[in-house]
Amino acid sequence: HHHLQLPPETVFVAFLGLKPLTCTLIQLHVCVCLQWEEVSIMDEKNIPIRTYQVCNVLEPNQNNWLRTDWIPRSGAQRVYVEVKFTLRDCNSLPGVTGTCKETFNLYYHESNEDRESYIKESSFIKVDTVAADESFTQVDVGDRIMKLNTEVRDVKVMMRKGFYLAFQDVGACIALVSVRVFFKTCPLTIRNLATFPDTVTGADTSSLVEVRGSCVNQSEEREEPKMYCGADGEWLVPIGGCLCNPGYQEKGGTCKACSVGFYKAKSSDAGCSKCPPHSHSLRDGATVCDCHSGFFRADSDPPSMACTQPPSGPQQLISVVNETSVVLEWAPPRRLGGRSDTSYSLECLICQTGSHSQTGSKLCLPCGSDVLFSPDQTGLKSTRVVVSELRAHTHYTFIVHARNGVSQASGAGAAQSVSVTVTTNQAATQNVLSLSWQQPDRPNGVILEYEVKFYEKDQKERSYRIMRTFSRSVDVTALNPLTVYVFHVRARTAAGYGEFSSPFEFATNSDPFPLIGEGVNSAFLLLSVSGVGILLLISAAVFIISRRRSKYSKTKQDSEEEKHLNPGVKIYVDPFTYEDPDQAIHEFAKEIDVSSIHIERVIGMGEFGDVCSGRLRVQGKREIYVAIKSLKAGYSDKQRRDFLSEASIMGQFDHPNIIRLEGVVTRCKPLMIITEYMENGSLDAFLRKHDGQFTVIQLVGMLRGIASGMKYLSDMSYVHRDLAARNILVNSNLVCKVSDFGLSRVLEDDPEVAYTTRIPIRWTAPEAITYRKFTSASDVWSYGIVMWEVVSYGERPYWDMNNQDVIKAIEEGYRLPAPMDCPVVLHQLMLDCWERERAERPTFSQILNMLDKLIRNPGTLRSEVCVSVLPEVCVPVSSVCEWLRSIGLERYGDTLAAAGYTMHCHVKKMDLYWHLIITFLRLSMLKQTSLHVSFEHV
Ligand code: ACK
Repeated sequence: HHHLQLPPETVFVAFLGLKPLTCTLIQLHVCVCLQWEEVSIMDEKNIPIRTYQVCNVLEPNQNNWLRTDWIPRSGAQRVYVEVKFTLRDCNSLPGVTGTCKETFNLYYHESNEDRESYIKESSFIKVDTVAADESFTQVDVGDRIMKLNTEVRDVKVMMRKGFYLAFQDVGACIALVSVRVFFKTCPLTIRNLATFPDTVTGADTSSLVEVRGSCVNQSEEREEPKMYCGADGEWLVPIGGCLCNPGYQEKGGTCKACSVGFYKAKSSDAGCSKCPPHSHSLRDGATVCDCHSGFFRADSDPPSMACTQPPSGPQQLISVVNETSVVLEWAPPRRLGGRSDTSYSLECLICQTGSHSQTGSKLCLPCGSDVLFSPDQTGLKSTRVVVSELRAHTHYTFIVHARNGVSQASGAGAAQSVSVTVTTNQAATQNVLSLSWQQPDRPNGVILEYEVKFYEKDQKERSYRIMRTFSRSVDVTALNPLTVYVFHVRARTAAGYGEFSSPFEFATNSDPFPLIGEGVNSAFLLLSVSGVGILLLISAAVFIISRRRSKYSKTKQDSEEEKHLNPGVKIYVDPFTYEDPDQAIHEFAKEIDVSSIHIERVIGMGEFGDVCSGRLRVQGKREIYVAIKSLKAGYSDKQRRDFLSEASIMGQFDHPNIIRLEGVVTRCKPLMIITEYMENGSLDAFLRKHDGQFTVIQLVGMLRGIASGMKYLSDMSYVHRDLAARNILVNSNLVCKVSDFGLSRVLEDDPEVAYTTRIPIRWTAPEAITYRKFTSASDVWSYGIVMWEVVSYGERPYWDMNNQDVIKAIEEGYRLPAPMDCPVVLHQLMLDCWERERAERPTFSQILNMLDKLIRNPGTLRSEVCVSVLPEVCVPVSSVCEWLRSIGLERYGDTLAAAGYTMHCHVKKMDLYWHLIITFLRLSMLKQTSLHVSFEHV
């Protein structure tokens, strides 16, 4: 017991249940630990815990070891040892000497052996000397205070499977409460769609363990996923990562399939997208959406693109033949199928009607490689191609195919097409038949000239044309298509004419005139001049002198000089130069037997009587529809003469744009004039009925026809004097023909007649109104008015201004403004026709050229629409009202309102309202100043 030093704290023990006044023996056994001892104590919460204690503070040279069991390393390279302990402060121990310590040492020993029974002290490696942070110095009686220290040390253990730990006491008073041994891992994690496993940290405190991640399900590597596991279990520096596969998108670190109606094409796409238009996906996880039926996707189309369709066919294919080349133009397809990669290719075929074929079907062969296409034959982006190096007089069929990126995918019938058949001309000569012949063997004197007589074979000699020439050749122009002509040639010497040669027959083979009408798919077929040029050899014109002179030359001797200078031009013969009107009528018109006429109904009222329609059957010819004008009973001689004069005039003309005279009935009553029947009646009424229904090109086509007829008349030196839309007739093909060769013109020379009452003031050129100067140039003025009537669909020129005002306005320089939607070029042409100086006006030939040019380049007709009120000032449409207000027009608001016109800005037509505005501008605002309003469609 002498070694024993009782611990200073007092222990109170209560003994309960003792008998009073009874002596009880209580023995106290005190145990003192000399080595580490396992002792149960109460923790601060009074819970009993097991501890190892040692407290040999009074004895010097203490060396007490406490060793753990073998601890498996479990792959760890650095383990952490957390020790919880209490330690007595040496000062608090009464009577202790310098032997008392306040630390202990921690050791480890690596070993593969899990049951080493004895390990030498020297085998242990010291980890650290551990001191307490806290110690208790004070003892409160009745309140046991225990300060628990926690110290953590780490140690690298890499060599063996496991290790032992040991605690060396060198003379301290310690209670070891717990020892926790652990290692650190970076926990399993998903970063950038890659899974990183639970990873044990490295051996050193500074070491980083590089870990490669693996892509989560339904994903693929974008860039090798990597991260570093730091020593204290933190993931550091994520690099690379994965992307969800096509058809999947990221959601909370995993890849989820795109739902129905959605798709993801590429792993790099951000997420699932809704199926583009005209496509669908029926299952989850779609990488592409399937096209709805009838829609397609080209190989090169991205999956994000809407499904599309092949284009419909090109539209409005127009061909213009120029000698041996043809310009083909068309409008893009109506439906582009939702794509912008429409391209065109041309198929060129040479077609002949198969002679061997019973059915008469066409035999077509490809054109061959010598035909040139500019810019190209295939892969065309533009809608215009010039095809050249074609063979003359050959029927070609051109098929324009429209394709786009899905034409192939959509299978058969993918290329939509339009076709046009054209016939080429002979190079350089249009619409001309060239004749040449040899001099007679025995000319019997100097040949002064040759006379060529020709006529349609069908017509026999009822209607023929004569041409005279010095040379032994002539170009015959303005022939009808597909018609057999008969030619005779004779020569003249000072002694007179010889006899005509025997007949030579030639047939023309295509339509030399433009044909405008609706084609299949409402494409317009427009064939320009495609005449024939045939070199013909007439040998040995028989030459026999005769004293007889032709009637034709007799009646028109005065104009023969002109004809000599201008061989081939036929001059109109005024029937009033004939003393006997019946002679004129029988010279120029065929007498028809009334029995061959079948009148069906009255279609109108003419100047001399009813106009009827009916049928005419002339023997040997097929029945045709005709219009029949009759002279009402009770007519005077003069009326008869006037009535028949129209037929005498008409009978001299032979042109597709001049109404054709079939014949006359003069031998019985009523007298009749029979002409071709024009199904659509007069042009002005026809246009009013179809207001706004034609394309500009159709309107220009009509104007072209009228100009062509007028050129023919002016070439024949015929002045119409009453050219107006009401005197143009329209047939079922929209071909316009000049008609009404009435007689008001004869009155002009009669001073007795107040001629202005018979003159159509609105249509007539100023010089013709003021001093009766009627010429082709005054017809050109009227033609300008007809243009205006046509483009404004039969509007009345100068609306309801009275004639005097019209004359005054024209005199002051006012001209009709452009009708709504009138291309600038057309209005300019009108203005040119209305030049005050008649020499400044274009000729019909120039007008015709101009219109042909416009038809060839329809783009010029699509240009801005300009309404010119008066020249010079241009105002955009949006500010027309503003402009009118700004020039003070609203001052006249009341006046206009009183007249029933409110100042609205939705002008639909160039009507009286506008006319009033213009008049106001002229009279009250601007005096001599000129203005010009230009605006787009209102
Ligand atoms: O406008 P419309 O129907 O066409 O009414 C007039 C009417 O007769 C009096 O001239 C019509 N007309 C005249 N000539 C012909 C013709 N060749 N074919 C058809 N209609 C005609 C004209």
